[in-house]
Amino acid sequence: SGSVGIDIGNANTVVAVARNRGIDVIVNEVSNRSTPSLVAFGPKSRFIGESAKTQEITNLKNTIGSLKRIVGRSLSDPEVQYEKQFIPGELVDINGTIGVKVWYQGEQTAFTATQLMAMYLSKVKAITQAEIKMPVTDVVLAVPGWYTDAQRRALIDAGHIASLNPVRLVNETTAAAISYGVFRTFPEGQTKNVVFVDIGHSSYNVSVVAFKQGELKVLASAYDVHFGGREFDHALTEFFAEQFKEKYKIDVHENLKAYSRVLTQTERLKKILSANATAPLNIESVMNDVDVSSVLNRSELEELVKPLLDRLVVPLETAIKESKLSLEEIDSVELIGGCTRVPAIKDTISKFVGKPLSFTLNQDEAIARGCAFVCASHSPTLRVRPYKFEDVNQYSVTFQWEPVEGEDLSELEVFPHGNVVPSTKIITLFRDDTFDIEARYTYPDALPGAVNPWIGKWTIKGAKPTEKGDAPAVKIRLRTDHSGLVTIDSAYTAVEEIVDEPIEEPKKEGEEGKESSQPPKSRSVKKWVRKDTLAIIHGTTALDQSIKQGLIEKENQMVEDDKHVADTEDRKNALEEYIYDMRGKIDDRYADFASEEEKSKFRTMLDAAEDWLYDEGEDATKSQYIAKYDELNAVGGVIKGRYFQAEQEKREAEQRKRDE
Ligand code: ATP
Ligand code: K
Ligand code: MG
Repeated sequence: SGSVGIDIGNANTVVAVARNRGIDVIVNEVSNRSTPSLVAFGPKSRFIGESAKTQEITNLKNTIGSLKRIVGRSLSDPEVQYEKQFIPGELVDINGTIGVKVWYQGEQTAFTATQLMAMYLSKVKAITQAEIKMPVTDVVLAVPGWYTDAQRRALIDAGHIASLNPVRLVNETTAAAISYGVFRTFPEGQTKNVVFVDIGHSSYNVSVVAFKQGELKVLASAYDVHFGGREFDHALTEFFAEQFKEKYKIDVHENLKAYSRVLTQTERLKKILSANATAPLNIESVMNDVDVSSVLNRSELEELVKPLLDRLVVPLETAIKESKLSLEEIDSVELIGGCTRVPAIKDTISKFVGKPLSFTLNQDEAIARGCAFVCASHSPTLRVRPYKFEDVNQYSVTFQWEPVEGEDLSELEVFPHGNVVPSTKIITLFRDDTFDIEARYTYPDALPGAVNPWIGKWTIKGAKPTEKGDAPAVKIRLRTDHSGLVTIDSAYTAVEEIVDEPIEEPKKEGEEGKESSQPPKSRSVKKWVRKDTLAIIHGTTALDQSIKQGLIEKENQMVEDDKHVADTEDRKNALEEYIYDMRGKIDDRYADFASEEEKSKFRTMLDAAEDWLYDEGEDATKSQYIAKYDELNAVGGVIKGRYFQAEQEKREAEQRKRDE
């Protein structure tokens, strides 16, 4: 299977695949290199990606975006209140997670954010498979560095529901840094420090990264989770909404469709203003038959988004400060993400860092490419150059347990903010029975919104008193893994024993490889010796396997339904085409191959079939379209057959003539 990297953007998703000859970006069914991150529902089928975008304005409440913003959250999260301004559909609670109410197949239903994300990933999978003509299972997904454990696990669940195997999650700016570092050479012994700034549709992420030959280390990351192109669009749309109240006496807030059309045109205008000094806005019959038109210039735009621009340097400042680098030590600043095309953003950042900015990376594709590279490096079949990368922990993690008598510690901050990721720490507790350990984020206020600070609970089973009746030492391996997930790797009992340990003496010059004539020296040391491995029962925010299995089946069923609807549509189109094609040819190409009676009978049949198509056949079943087609072709096919027979004979006669 291919090695696939997916950058799930809030607006657009980019997929890259690593193959033997390099990394390519996948094009979708309409040859675009990115796909709208939207899932929509209709009376018969779902629309996902491009087809969702096409029908968005006419089906607003059933068209869901903001997928990466809502996955892993609950309805009560204040962050979801913020998100509501971007989601026309109705949000509901489904067993403690967030869901969206939609009309689908003639019924009102609700899907969880995880399911919606799964639907989207399932479409991305189909697009990729169609393009690379290989099955896709293993994927590396990019996530915002500010994603918590719950958000990461929800995304992985979504991957599983889409029958994908997310082998790893990589933070978005880290993925961009990987695609920067992997194909570059850095002089031996030198470090190059690069700041990556990604401002996209919904979020602004910064990482300060130190590169050496063959490796990178993220020194610090910082974020503004409410800073992206959509905040710009919103500010501008509000401005125009006010203007239209005065100028045209209409309030587009009263009409979802009107508001949405202004929003769409505003985004266009914003993009034009990145390259031009002024841009027009014209919308015909936006509401109440009123046509609106306006114009905006770049400095007006900058004034309207001033509150945003005023916040621009904050994450940059934070990340650089935490990296402990001075501005002079930073070699370059790389910009990625669609919103960094805004001139005021570029100017402000450039002024802040006091140097020109770099645009070495493809600003839309770097993240997906980095992920594809990481996926390839996990693949047993692809050979890629070894590349080492280390990330940084965003939110401090504390583990806690019920203390036993004589134990004064009941919790420990194990992975502080700024700690290396992945990393492992071993703690020792003395236990002679089953016990629990829980993990939570140390500072809930630091989290993006009111995400539950609880991370997980691990029940460690099977510790027994020693022969002397004491509680044995239980060594517990705590981990932030390579996807940024908090977990317990393993737990085992250990006893301290006196063991003989050889003393390694450094070999003298010229003696390498020679056997020493002296007996090897050793010393007695106290050492922990591993005894029994203990079973661990793991409870996290991820879905239970049985629930997930049910959702996988549901998703597969919906994929089947969509496929059936598409097949039916194909059959209908084939029938329609056949009618038009044969109606033309019966009096032209095939005219000499049927009697007048046959022709008139066939014309009548074609007319009847056409009438049927526009009447009850408008919405018929796949087998009805096939039956109708076969009925026509039983007559038409014979006529067509005579024509081809005659053609064949003509060719053969010509051939004989040439052979003579
Ligand atoms: P996120 O990273 O927040 O999840 P994303 O990856 O989907 O979102 P991008 O594709 O990086 O976001 O950027 C999309 C945003 O960039 C949109 O808001 C779009 O309007 C904006 N954008 C694209 N081109 C331009 C341009 N020329 N000028 C200004 N803004 C632009
Ligand atoms: K993107
Ligand atoms: Mg992005």
